[in-house]
Formats: sequence, C-alpha cells, structure tokens
Amino acid sequence: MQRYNPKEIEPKWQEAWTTDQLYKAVDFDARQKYIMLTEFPYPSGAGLHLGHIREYTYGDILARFKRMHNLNVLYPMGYDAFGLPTENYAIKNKISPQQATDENIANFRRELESLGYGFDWTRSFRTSDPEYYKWTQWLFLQFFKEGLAYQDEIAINWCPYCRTGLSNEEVINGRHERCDTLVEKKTLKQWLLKITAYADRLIDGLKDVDYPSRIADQQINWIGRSDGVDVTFKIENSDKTITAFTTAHDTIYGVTFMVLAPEHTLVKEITTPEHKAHVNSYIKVAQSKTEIERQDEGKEKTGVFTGAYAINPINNEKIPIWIADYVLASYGTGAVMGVPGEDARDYEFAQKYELPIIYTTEQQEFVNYQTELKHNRKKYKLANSEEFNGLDFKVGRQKILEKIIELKAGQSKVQYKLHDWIFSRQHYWGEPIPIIHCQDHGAVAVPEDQLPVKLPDVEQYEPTATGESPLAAITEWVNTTCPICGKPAQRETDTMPNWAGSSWYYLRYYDAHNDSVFADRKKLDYWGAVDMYLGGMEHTTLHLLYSRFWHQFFYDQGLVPTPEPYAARRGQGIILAADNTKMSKSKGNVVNPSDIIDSGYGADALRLAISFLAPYDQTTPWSPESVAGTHRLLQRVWTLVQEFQTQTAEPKDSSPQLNRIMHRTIKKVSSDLDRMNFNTAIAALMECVNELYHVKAKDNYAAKEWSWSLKTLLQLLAPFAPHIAEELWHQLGQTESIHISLWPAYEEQYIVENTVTIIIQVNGKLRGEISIASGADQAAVEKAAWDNKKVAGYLEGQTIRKTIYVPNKLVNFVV
Ligand code: ANZ
Repeated sequence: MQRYNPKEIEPKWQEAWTTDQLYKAVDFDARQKYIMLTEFPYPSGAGLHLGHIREYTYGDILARFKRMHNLNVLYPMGYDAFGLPTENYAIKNKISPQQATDENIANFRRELESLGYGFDWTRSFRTSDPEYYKWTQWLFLQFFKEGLAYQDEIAINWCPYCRTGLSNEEVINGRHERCDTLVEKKTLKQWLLKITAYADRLIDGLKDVDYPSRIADQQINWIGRSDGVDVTFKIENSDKTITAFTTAHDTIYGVTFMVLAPEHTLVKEITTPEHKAHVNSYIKVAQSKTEIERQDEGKEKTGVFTGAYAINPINNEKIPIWIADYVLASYGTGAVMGVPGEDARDYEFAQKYELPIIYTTEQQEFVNYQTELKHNRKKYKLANSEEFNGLDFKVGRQKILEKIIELKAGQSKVQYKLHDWIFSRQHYWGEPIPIIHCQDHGAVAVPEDQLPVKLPDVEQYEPTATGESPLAAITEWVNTTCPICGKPAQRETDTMPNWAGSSWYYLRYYDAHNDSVFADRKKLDYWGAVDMYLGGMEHTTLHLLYSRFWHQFFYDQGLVPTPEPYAARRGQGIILAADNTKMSKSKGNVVNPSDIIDSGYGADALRLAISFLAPYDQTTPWSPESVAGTHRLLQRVWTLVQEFQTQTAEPKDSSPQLNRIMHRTIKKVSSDLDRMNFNTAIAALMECVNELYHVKAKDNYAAKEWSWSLKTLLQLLAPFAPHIAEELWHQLGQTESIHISLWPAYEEQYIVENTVTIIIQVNGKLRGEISIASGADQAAVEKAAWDNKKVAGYLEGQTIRKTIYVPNKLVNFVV
C-alpha cells in the first residue's frame, strides 16, 4: 500500500498541470466566462505570508469550483512591483530596485507554485515592466487630455521617513499607512487626479454591484457627501465677507459667534492690532498639530478672538469672529457659524469662552449636552427663530432656506469629504509621469509614439529631503525638447504612486501582451466585469476606490464596456499570530507558509487549515495545530482509497446509508461554496469521511456505490486539496484531470431519511411501484411515476382526466 507523501505528489501534479495548461483561460470560448480576481501582491523581500495564502487559497477554491461547473475560468496573477516597499528594500540591501524586484518575484512565483494555485500564468505581468507601464502612462494621459489630471501648489501630506508626498487615503490616523510615521504638511507643486468629479458616480455605482454593506458604507463615508448651505456673513466695517458651510441652516437664529480655521486667508486681514500677538501665537501652535489631534472629540476646545465682528444676515445680530483649531481649513469653506445651542462642539467652545447660548429648538435646555453631548434637533419644533417658531423641523428648515436665498445670503451646496487624489510621488521606483514642461506651452503630454517614458538606469535613487524627485538630478534624462515647438524643455520628474499600476491591472489580464492597445476591445467585451474580487478590507478606500474611479472614467471615454470594474467584492479577514496580536517581523511571530509545506505536511494540508480557521471575513488568530489536523484528514482519505483498491469483497447490495451520506455532503459543500462558507464545507467533508469509515466497518466496501462515493468525495475535496484529489482520482482509474471533471449533483430523494413505496395505478389497475422520500409532494410523485418505464408505457398518448393522490400510499391516473 502506498504511503501519503505530499512532498512526492504535490510537485508531480504541479508540473503535470503546467504541461497540460490546465488552467489556461480561453479568449472567446463559448462556455460562460468567470473571472476570479484576487489582489496581486507586492513582491516584498519577505515572501508570501499567511494573509496571501488565505486570499489566494479562497480564490483558488472558488475558481476550481466554477471550473468544475464547466465555466471558462480566468484566475490570473501578476505583481504590483512599483512602489515604496521595493525601493526601501533595495536601499536597505544596497541593490537596484530592478534587481530587488527580479529576485523577489522569482521567490514569489516559486512559493505560489508550491501551493498548487490554478493561475493562468500565461497572462502574468508586473507593473514595473515598460510594456505594462507604457499603458499606465497612456491612461494617465487620457485623464490629462480631459482636464482630470492637473497640477496645483498645495499643502500636502508629507512622510518625513519615506520622503514623499502622500494622498489622503494613505494617511490613517495621521500616520503613513506603510511605515506608521507621523505625517507632516508640506507645500509642493503636485499632480492631482480629479476624483471629486466622480464623487456621486462612485456612490451611485455601488447600487449596481454586489459589495458587502460594510465595504459599500466605508466608501460612502469616505466620499462623505453632505448636502448643506453656504451662508455668507458680512464683516463689520469691512467690505469682506465670510462664507460658512452648514448642514444646519435651520439653526441660523442661534448663531452667537463665527469660527475660522487658523489657516483661513481672512484671519490676517480682519484681526485687529490689539489681538494680533495672541492670534499669531495661536496659529503657530495649531500648525504643529495633526488633523486628527485637532478633530479629537474628547479634546478641550481652544481658540482666540480676532477682535472683528460679523453680521448675521437673518437678523443683523453682531457676532464675534474667533479662530479655533477644531475648524479645518481643508473642509467646506474653512469657516463655521457657531451654534452652541444645537452643536456639541460649539457648545463646549461657548461654555469655555462664556459666549451666549441660544437654542433654536424646543428642547429641554441643555440636559442632553450635559449628559452625552448629543441631541437630535430634528425631533423638535423650532424655537427662538422669530416667524418660524413652532414649525416642525422639516417645514421650518425649508422656509428658512427660502428666506436665506431671498436675502441673497446663501445657496445650497453639496460638499464632499473626498479630496482630489494627490498623484505625485517624489521617488525613483514608479512610473514617470509622461509630461514635458515647456516655457511657452506649459505642461505638454508626451506624444503617444514616444511612450513609454522609461525610467533611466541610475546609481543614486535615494529620495531627497527637499521634496524633489531623485530623477531631477539626472539632467541628461530631464532635458528634452517640447513636442509642440521643439525648443528645449524639461521632463516631469515626479513619478506616479504605486496605486497607479493597480488601478487598471485586471484589464490587462484580458490581453496581457498586447503592444498596440492596453487591451483589445473585443477581449474586453468578451471578459466584461470581474465576477468576483477578493481582497483586503484595508484597501476599501484606497485601491478599490481608485480603481473604480479609473474604470468609470474609462467607461465614459468609451474604453471599456462596463460601468463598474467588479461585479462582486468580498473582503477576507486578517490572520493574527496565535496570541491574537498582529504578526510582525519585529515581534518575531511571523508564520512562514513555506516552513509548513516543507515540514512535510504539504500544501494541501495548509490550504485546508487556512480555510478551516474561521469564516472567510473574520479576523482570526492562526492555530499552529490546525495543519496537523487537516493533514490527518487527508491521511484518512488516502487510506480509505488505498484499502478500497486492494479489497476483495464482491460489490453487492445498494446502500441507502452510503447514498445518503454522499448526497447530503454534495448538497452541503455545494451550497457552502456558493456562499463562501469554506470552513463549514470542510467540516462537512470531515464528517463525511468519518461516516464512510463507519459504513466501511459494517460492509467492508461491499456496497456497489463505493467507487462512486470515493470519487465523489475526491471531487468535493478537489478545490481545497487539489494535489491529493488528483492523485487518488487517477489511482481510481480516471485519466482526465479531476479539476475539469463535472461537479457532482445531488438528488434530494436520497437525502431524506425515510423513503416510502407508492403504488401507481392507471384506471385503478396496479401498474407499478416507486420508492420516494416520505412526504414527497404530488408533483414529485407524478414525475417519478412518469420516470418509471413500465408506468409510462400505460400513460403515453393518453389524456389524463384526473389524478387521485393519497400521500405516501398511492397515485391513480384516470385516463
Ligand atoms: C452650524 C451647525 C449647527 C452645524 C448644528 C451642525 C449642527 P458634515 O455633516 O460633516 O458635512 N463644519 C463646517 N465646516 C467645517 C470645518 N471646516 N471644520 C469643522 N467643522 C466644520 O458637517 C457639517 C457641519 O460641520 C457644518 O454644519 C458645520 O457646523 C461644521 F446644530 O453649521 B454646522
């Protein structure tokens, strides 16, 4: 009897699958297409971690499941090779980013292959290939031509450690999401992409895709659409005005002060001489704080009076103008109308500086605020609002808006939290932005036939502290001529963020080697939207949002056939260390997948273990014992098949029990896989194996369904443990790969515990008997009767006048 040795069978089958091109997706195939996409990795120096394995294993299980339903499955893989991690790794190891990328990708590829994933490797690429980034640059130029890529001098987030500008999405709690360094502000001339032009589309498009609500909500909140009013206040003794964005214009009679952000351009102009010193020192302190610190709800509010006053347009009340750091320069107009009677932050501020408090609803004084600093004014009638007193919130709000507009003091305004996407990076290892700066013609697109603008080979690529890209030092590369006038001109030296290449990579899988377009239109039409996209929850407001934006723009340009890139999205949970903390190199608690495979347990056991750990979307600790457990399961399956092959018992009776076990398992595993319940599917397989051992103990492979049962078990196991399933399938005499066999179907009749015998009569005469699940309905019984050849012989060609049905006993066709 052969021993189960994954080290032997796994490489053997991996090689065979490659030779047979088993996982090659076929363009224009008549079968229905199915694209299973997982986020492609950064080829870091550390190799694959368990998070990768979790994602790619889930993707592989689903891809195999669909392939066994005879779909034309595309399960691709590539490398997101540009960006900071590779550059930092290269600097640390004193090699070029190119060499680092080559080495790391070779390692990733080897590791991915060792897990037996069914990727179509013929479509692989890396974003740092000039043949690939040529198209990233080309797509960027489409934005540029439409005015959606533009330059602006703005205060951006700057990571002093990585020495680069960052987008808002890359700053999490005031820190750079990659290196955790506290982010500073720096004013630089930047390229931006006008993602705000797509803010509403990005919200609306979510209605047409299948995303879990927590992912959709996170995007909606990030975009942060607010419907409000810009109200303009005159400044006393000045021709200047202050406009404040408010979502609560109904509270306008309660405004008792104005607050400007310390950075507001009016601050310098309106501050009176005797308040200058105070104001200036306050601004200094505010600038040293991060936005997060400034917005911290629990923080005590601070501010200073400017000495100036504004006039409330609704009632001509004179109100003091303050500055305070809880007002952000980057949101709305950078000015707030202070309504301490209705707004918690304004309330705290007024309390501290003894400013008057007027509430504009019939609420119970400030009881709510003192207890929880929260109150829902929408539930109350208006108060202290002159002619609007006593009106219901909704009605009053509408009427006040009409009055504000009539007074020409304001207008409706839609405000977004989303800002335009800062697209410049001051780093070497990225796509050069394909722009040439000419004295006379400004920023000019590099002509299409000159793409790609290749990254020059350089010795020195470390980032500078000045905010200038290292490319700026390479004069022979920088100096060029203007494509319009031919006069001397300079290349743009900023590069794109690593989110650029990943914003459209899925489309390249449809046509990975095309060098005349980014992808052939016919292939784009055939493959359409990605059917299922699996990725990290942490990418919801980064990559996932960015790529939806790019795709929507491409759709508007007529470049792609679908309005959304991904028909469905799921986010897998994170794997923690066994002690429930984050796995990290510094803590030395990182589990290396290769070690598990090499230890003799093999890839199949690891794939099962990781899928058995927890529901797919849950963050969960790794369990070191789990692989031993799943290895044992595979060992038992192996033994079952080996013993069957050497058994001598003659197959005899049919076994209802064996049928029941198998049909029930098919049903359970199928419906679990439809819903991505990988862990419960594996539990069902474990139970199935246990039950097979029980039946075997009883009849020692005598039932005639054994061969079918074992093959069915292997098919159900195949998506999870593809190597052992393939090996045993062949041992049972199959010649085609199990992975292109048809997924087994179950029949309900075998699953139900009790079957009954029903008598079939035609015109009252006994014509046959059928065995069917107890309680089966009349339609099922009639169908079974027709399926019975003998009975059908009496029925065919007859007109059925009546059918008499006695449940669980008899059916009589009157013809
Ligand atoms: C007066 C008021 C009274 C407000 C009230 C709210 C409730 P969202 O929903 O997030 O858009 N605000 C406006 N600009 C701001 C800025 N730059 N920094 C800090 N806060 C700002 O919030 C809109 C509300 O946030 C606005 O409506 C304004 O306060 C404040 F009972 O105006 B409100």
